[in-house]
Amino acid sequence: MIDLPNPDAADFGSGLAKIADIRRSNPAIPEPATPEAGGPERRKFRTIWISDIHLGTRGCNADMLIDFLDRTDSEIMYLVGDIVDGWRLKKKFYWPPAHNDVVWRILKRAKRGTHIIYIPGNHDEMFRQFTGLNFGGIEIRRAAFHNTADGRRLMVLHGDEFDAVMQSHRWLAFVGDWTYRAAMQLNVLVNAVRNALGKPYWSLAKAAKHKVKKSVEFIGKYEEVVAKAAGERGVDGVVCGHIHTAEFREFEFAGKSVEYWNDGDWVEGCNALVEHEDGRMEILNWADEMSQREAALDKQSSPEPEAAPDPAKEAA
Ligand SMILES: [Mn+2]
Repeated sequence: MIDLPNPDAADFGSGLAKIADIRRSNPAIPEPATPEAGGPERRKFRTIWISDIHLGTRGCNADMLIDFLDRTDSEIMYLVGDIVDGWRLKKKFYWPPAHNDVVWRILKRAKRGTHIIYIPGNHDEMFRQFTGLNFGGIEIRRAAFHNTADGRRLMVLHGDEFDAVMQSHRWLAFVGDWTYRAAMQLNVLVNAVRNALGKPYWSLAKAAKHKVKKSVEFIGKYEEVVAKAAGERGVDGVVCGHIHTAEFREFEFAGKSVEYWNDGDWVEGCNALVEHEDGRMEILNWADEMSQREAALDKQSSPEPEAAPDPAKEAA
């Protein structure tokens, strides 16, 4: 059995009284560079899970995340690790205003009353030493149990706990690496040209294909290992991040079904996992949501010119 971090024995929320709450002594938060865009149209969920934001790196899609945070709200929010990339920041300091704005919005949410649980990952493991503390309304945990509105019990953890079993370091370097994907696309292009010129395939394309297959195999295996470990802990499912691949799968171990949920990332996928008021869960793809919204706006504004305002209505 894999050695997993032990969430508090009691259920979600019961340890709050013991936690040092410095919320009231918190100074006012300075204003963000990009003002909040949201408003009454915020989509309300019971729970939101996001992870693998990698603040402090160029790969982080902070602008899309800001858009997401401005248009959604929830009672509970889990930050499922790799929120800040401490490894990368140590090598090279990179912190544009948009990254500050993400932090600002998360703090603001806590202030407005969202219960925020932060489960540090391997890239922000320096925050694991603060497990059990509460910073500005953000509770730091090593793992958590979440009870859905319809009574399922889910274990929430980042997911790097399985790296040792998976021997995943080699493949993780590829998963979610945009340079790798760009290289593969280039490969396709190069080979199309070579093909047109009647030249043989470039050997690197073969290698790339092999790696894609391997990474697909790796992801599948990872999902199974995580779900199995959750099943052994007696929960109905697991929510994790870490491998930058949003997914829902249902496994069956010894006749008992176990749900696997991965909330994806904000480097490539730009995903969030949400729980609706009735306990139904859904993976959101925010890049798609944004382009759909833009397409709807275009449709609204382009077909016919707006009718002249009715003076009678205007006066009313
Ligand atoms: Mn990770």
